[in-house]
Amino acid sequence: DHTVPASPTLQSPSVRRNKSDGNLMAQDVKEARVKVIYTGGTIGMMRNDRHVLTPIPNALVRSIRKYPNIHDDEYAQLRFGASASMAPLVLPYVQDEPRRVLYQITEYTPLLDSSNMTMNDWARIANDIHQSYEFFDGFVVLHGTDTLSYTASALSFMLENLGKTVIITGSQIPIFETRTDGKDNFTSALIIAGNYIIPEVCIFFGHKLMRGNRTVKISSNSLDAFDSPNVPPLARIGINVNVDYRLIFRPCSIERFCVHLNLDENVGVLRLFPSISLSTFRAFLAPPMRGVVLQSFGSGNIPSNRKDLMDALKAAADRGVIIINCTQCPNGSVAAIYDTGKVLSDVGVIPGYDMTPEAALAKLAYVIGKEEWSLEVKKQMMQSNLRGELTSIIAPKMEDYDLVDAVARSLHLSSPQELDQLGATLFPAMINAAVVDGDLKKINNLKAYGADLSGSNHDHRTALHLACQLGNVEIVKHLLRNGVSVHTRDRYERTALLEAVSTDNHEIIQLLINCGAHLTGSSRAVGEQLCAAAARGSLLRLKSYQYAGADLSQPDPSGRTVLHLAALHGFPEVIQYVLPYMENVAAEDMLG
Ligand code: ASN
Repeated sequence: DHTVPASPTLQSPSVRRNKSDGNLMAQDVKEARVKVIYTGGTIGMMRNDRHVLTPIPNALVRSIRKYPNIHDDEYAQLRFGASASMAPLVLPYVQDEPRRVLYQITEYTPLLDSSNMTMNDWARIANDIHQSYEFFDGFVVLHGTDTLSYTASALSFMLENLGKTVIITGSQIPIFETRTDGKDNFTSALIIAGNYIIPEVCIFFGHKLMRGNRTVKISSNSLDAFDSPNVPPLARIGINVNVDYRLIFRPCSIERFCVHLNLDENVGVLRLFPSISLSTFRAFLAPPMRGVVLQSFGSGNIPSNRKDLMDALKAAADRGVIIINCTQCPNGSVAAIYDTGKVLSDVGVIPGYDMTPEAALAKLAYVIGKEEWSLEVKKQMMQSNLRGELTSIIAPKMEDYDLVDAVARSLHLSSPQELDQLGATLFPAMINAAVVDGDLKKINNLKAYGADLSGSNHDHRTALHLACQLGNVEIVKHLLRNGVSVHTRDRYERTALLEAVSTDNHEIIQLLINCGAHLTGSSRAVGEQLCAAAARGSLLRLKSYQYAGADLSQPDPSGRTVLHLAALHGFPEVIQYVLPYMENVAAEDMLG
């Protein structure tokens, strides 16, 4: 385990020391931390004595340290000191990306070919992301390709209210080989996980970032092994990284990140074929089966002249088995447009729209594992879009007047690229103006015109930063419900939570915390702020920090705490407030 120091210090003392030494490698460098979970797969395999590929423990991390285009050893030594073999790995500088990516690899034992993975392995990954969530900006999972789409689909459901980027990747050729695709896949995943907030479980493969639960493995030998047949890629990597922010599915409730680990294993996929026998069909639906993906023909059809199959389906549905109808076609959706499809709803089969069988299976395991939901709720959830995994047929209502189109017409712009560029220029300014005016209606209209409410301005500040700074609770709630990230850091490393602390708005602090926000950056920097507040006697500010999750016993860089400062400047009410949080410090001081 190559551990990054526990507290996510962004401007560490060692960098400052380097600066004063004139050793200014890290000047003004911004850093991002990515946790890498290495589960196995071809990416880290070598041929064994029987000439077949098998995962080799420790080989991947040992090799990566020697690859200068995956690990910048010089930076690591300057940043973390001479004992570089234990230091975090560092991605070399990447043109146009603001942050240096520091990454820590946690290698699983045993490393697995993904064909050997089970639902327990999905739970282990979900749990590890949960445990280290606050210490990292993003997560990369290295995984075999064979069952990667299943894992990605399952994680997309298990990681609830996800606010950070999770990317699963692997390769078709081991990273140790000259023609490997592993190096590109891995470095691109690190760059995106460290620099972009895409709060989804994604797959990066073959120059594309795809929504994980929309993917299928389409080739056992092509380096473009995955496709997302019903949704375009979220990002494409060419000379530049092009993220399509309109496609990103964001959690839109004010709830904290958590994981749901209880999956029901009594689920299965039944692929229909002409002349399937009743006994096969019945055997599949028999107890203990609780959820079945029925892969039907075309747009969701099954033979309407097979009453025996219908009766078997009805009997299973009546027993409480959830049966979800997905098409065998790689692309497209089920829809009740034929008589042969219509009959299914009569026997209690639920439409799965354009879900992949992988996503439908993982969703069944997740939904059935939600013991607090009734059967009716579970059925409802299976047809609802929970994580961008399906497109239901109810199209969103469009506004009939498109603002950007109107401006484009007046400027004689017409190509899609020009229109996108125009939107990217106009919308952030217009959203900000609406936030300043506190105008919810205007914000909604802009969204309907295609504006991305999560967009940021030149200083990387989002509408949420502004709303928090202005203290408008209603707008803050609205932006959170529209999925604007609480984790975006502006040019000066400030998050929305810091804005709320700086304006002592306790209601907003609570809202952000409920949405999974947490303090980032150096604990010493927080200590400095706490001491400054204590020196001013600002009880209000200390409370703001406390509500935001700060440890009030944190010392400033000179080792003084709020107690020292409050005592020195004579603020007994501050001493009284902070004392309960200072037990350790007080005890140490007394001993010292
Ligand atoms: N059998 C390998 C696996 O899924 C395939 C790969 O990773 N390319 O682990």
